[in-house]
Amino acid sequence: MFNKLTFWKNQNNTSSTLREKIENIKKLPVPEHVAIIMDGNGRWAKKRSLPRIAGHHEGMKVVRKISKLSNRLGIKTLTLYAFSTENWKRPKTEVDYLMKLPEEFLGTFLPELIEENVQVKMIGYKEQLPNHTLRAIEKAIDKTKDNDGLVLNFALNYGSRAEIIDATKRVLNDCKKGILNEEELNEEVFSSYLMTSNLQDPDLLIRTSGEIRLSNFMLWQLAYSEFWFTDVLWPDFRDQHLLEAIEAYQNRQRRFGGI
Ligand code: V0D
Repeated sequence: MFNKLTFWKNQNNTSSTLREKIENIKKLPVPEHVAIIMDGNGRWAKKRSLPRIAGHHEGMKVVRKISKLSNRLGIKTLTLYAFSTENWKRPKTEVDYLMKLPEEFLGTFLPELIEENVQVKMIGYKEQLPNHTLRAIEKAIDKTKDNDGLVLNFALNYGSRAEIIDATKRVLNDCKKGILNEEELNEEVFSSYLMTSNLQDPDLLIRTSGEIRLSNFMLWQLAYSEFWFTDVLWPDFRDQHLLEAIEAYQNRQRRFGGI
């Protein structure tokens, strides 16, 4: 027998129930900024006796799918933690492979991102990135800078404590130079010294693969965010999982507003 899910697929490959779910979610406010720690790529590969890089490659395909859905849902900013300052400690072959992923991703999907009005951004320390990686990202940033759809913000070579220390140093420097008075420093001013200066704080943080910690990710920016954790490994993360996280977010907002 045909069932609703397998039979009634439209060209967009969306089952009617998934589309209904999307329409329902769009009736309530969606989180404006969603941040995701995309964990579990290595574990996904290990379970299949594949090399870790196979997990990273599969994870990259999920980035595309989740970006498309986020754009469709009207999420304004999607920040994806792609590479931490700690990740340099991994084997060189793995790091070298990871640093080729932005080129591969953008080589395939940049036309699609432009078509969908997505704006690519990046936070993190650009200095240590290989030239080929940085060139690909900066080209994408430039080619999408006038787009006003989803902001697809990659956190790459990013670490939150280092970001806060650097912001503090620049605050002190501006005080010394007389550009800033100590009395003027408040949370809003301090935020403007962070790498996220032109982004709002995330409303929702998602972390996959069963780890329940922040691992030095956006410590300042996540102060008031809702957190949603799942055991699902990032390469197994599907549209339904993002919708589930957003539904949980909307239910929490509703309960919070109710009292
Ligand atoms: C591996 C799972 C897309 C997490 C997703 C350099 C780990 C796939 C990008 C990407 C990575 C980055 C910038 C950009 C366009 C795409 C990416 C890295 C890892 C680390 F402008 N996926 N992806 N970058 N993985």
